[in-house]
Amino acid sequence: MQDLPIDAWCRGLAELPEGGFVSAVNGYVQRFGVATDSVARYAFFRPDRYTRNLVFKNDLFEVLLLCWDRGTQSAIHNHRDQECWMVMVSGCLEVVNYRAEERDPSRGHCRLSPSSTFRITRKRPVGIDQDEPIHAVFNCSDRGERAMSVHVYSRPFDTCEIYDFVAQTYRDVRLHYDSVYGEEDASDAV
Ligand code: 2CO
Ligand code: FE2
Repeated sequence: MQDLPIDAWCRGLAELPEGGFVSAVNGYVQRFGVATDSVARYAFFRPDRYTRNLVFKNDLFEVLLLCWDRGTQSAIHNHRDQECWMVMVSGCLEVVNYRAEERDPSRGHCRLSPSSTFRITRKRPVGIDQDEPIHAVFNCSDRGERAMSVHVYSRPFDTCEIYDFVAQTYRDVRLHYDSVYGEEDASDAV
């Protein structure tokens, strides 16, 4: 695997053909990693939650740098049926997938069961399995280090469903960027 600076990595993605984009990205993320020392201008950490930092966006896909401080994790959520790839820049993430056992949209009910768990490392980028589209992600870096990951979403989406495992409910939420092209977005940050 060859590491590229993140801006060059995004430009390479943008040159892939739109027809067959999914298999082209599968190959691309196996071949090219993101150089750790190239992401500093996009990296904003918060101690209480992970941050979403926009690096590149066009009609077909967006690239985000996610910054995971010690012990942070995502809610259980989906990706609105969009494709997703995750590439580690530093540290390690654990993904827990869930299966929707029963769902009743009329009352926002969904009963989940955990289905599989795996880790993403620099050597092992991951595409989200469209058969298991509901997941939660945890910073599982050794010795409580920070983690950074690059996520490609195709097509871009700005809402998703989040799930409450215990209450067996789910609802739509808006997704925000904490920074856009290296600038902290005070209006959008929550
Ligand atoms: N999908 C979540 C987000 O964009 C991060 S979990 O990994 O896909 O905020
Ligand atoms: Fe996700």
